[in-house]
Amino acid sequence: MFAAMSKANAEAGVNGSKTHARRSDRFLHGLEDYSSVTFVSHVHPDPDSLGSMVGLAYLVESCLGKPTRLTRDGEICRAENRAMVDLLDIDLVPIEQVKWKDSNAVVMVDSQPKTGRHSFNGEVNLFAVIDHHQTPGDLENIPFLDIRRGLGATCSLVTRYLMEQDLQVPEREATCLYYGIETELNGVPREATALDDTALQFLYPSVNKDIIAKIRNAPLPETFFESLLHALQSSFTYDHLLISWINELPTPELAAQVVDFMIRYEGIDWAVCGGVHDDRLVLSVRTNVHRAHAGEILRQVVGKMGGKAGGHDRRAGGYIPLPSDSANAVEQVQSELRRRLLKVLHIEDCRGKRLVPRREMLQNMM
Ligand SMILES: [Mn+2]
Repeated sequence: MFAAMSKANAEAGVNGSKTHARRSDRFLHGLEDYSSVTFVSHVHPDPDSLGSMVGLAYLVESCLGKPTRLTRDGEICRAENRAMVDLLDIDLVPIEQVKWKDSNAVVMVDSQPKTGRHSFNGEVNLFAVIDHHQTPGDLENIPFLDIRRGLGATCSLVTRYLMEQDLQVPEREATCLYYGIETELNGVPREATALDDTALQFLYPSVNKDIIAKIRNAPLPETFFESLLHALQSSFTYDHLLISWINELPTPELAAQVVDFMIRYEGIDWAVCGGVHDDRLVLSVRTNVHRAHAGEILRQVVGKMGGKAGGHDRRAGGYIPLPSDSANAVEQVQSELRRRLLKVLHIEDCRGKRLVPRREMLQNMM
């Protein structure tokens, strides 16, 4: 039944269009000569990367009947993201285990080449890059590009392709795509376009709402609360900027989870969380400022310190390599980063104000 549907769709969607004007037609047409399709994304894939890979794999399998493979770059540690993979049964091949072949098309989603955000390093030529990040990568000689910088989520773009091809989206795929979009749109002001909202509306009737609720409320490990406590105790405000440090970040994605919470502190409009993980200071940034270009700002700041970063208008992530893990070396990188952040945000160099006064912290421990 699946094969019959695929063929009908292939005829109506791909061959039915003579001009290949729609992006999904051009995407599918370009894949016709390949024997299979492998999807790659950024390190520690998030719901938008996962949903985009799942959605595009469904598009390729339904319309072209070709086998697909989804990859995982690094670990997935964030509790919600792990719950998404488990509950929605997403089969991921660790990227280091992939044997690259030229007959296999490689499609990069939710990331751009040579941004330092992934391990894929041009082992074979990329066929396509489908993304929405503002921070640019090296896009030369890639046959198919669909990069929409203002868009809230890559999953919205993928949903658009499924709509163009008139596909019925099954529950699992719809739930993956929906959650991928939803997670990209939190924060204020909401980073959504009409295309994002159209995609959410299109998917909603097919979404498994119980699974979404389970993912949103995934059980959190003890290390989450330890890190949160550490972040609260180390937070300082500098005018409208709040900076939190976590000296032993158990998992890199935790910086993002913490900063999502800290940005809600009244009176600030920038929050930065930095945590030491392996030999890096991992960074996550949030802002409430419209057209803040947070991704670009962080990229410039850490670029001068030998690091890499990327992101969107109001959310960014990146890292700075640490010369050693001694407390002294970490402190030096932290103070250099603080100085650069204050400068770029036009905040006068000042002593920070503790979020929670030290006296209260000590009293609470009595
Ligand atoms: Mn994304």
